Amino acid sequence: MENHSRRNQLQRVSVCALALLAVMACGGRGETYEPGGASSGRGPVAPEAPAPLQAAGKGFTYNFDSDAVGRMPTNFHEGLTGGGARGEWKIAADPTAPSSPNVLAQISSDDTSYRFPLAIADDGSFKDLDMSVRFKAVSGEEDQAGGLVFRLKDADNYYIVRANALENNVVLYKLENGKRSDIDLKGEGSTYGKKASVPRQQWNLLRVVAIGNLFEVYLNGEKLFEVEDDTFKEAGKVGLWTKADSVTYFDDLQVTAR
Ligand SMILES: [Ca+2]
Repeated sequence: MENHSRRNQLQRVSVCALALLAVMACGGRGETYEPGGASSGRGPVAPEAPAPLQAAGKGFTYNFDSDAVGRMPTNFHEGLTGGGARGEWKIAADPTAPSSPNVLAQISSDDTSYRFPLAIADDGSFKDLDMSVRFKAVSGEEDQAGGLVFRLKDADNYYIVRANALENNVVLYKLENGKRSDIDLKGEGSTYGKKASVPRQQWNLLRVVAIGNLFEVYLNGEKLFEVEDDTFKEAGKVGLWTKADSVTYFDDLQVTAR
């Protein structure tokens, strides 16, 4: 009897030691997020449901004007790269909307630095494409960003070009296994994108044309730079992106397969 309870006690101690080791191996999850997919302790992101590949010339325009205010559009879903709170994407009425009356707004202001809320379009997947969106940087102390995501495989793997109204620059990155890295400008090297005026509280037009491994980036009708990259060659989904505490409004998202 005594041996039996002692054995139980030993087993309990062993289980506790294993649990402690497991917690230690997982690290301080949720406090200081380190990018890097599985090594973050967050585990793998959810796989994307497949979407039909769009033939050249086919595409979609999203003006959000007939979507229900206060909700995510039915043909989008949210995703998150990095840590912090999930994004809050909602259709909102905005009297300044480029197409009246509605915009798609990301309104969560969680200021976790390595936090990238995504609104992913479900209608199609695209390889080569011409894509643009109007966006308004509304608020944010850590960041005021709005971006276009393309060739998305899942919430940890995609290309993103974003404009930042605090830094006044435009940068094209890849997110690979949850790790973000900016891509060198073609002919200019490692410059961390390009300086450009990104007025706050105003509507700006961001556009990317991706053909093969060459991506051209435009802001407000002006071509800013090109990059070349071979990481994601296959077709993927498209979407919208913000960072940290950026509250950003989007309207008139257009994407056409090339
Ligand atoms: Ca609209």
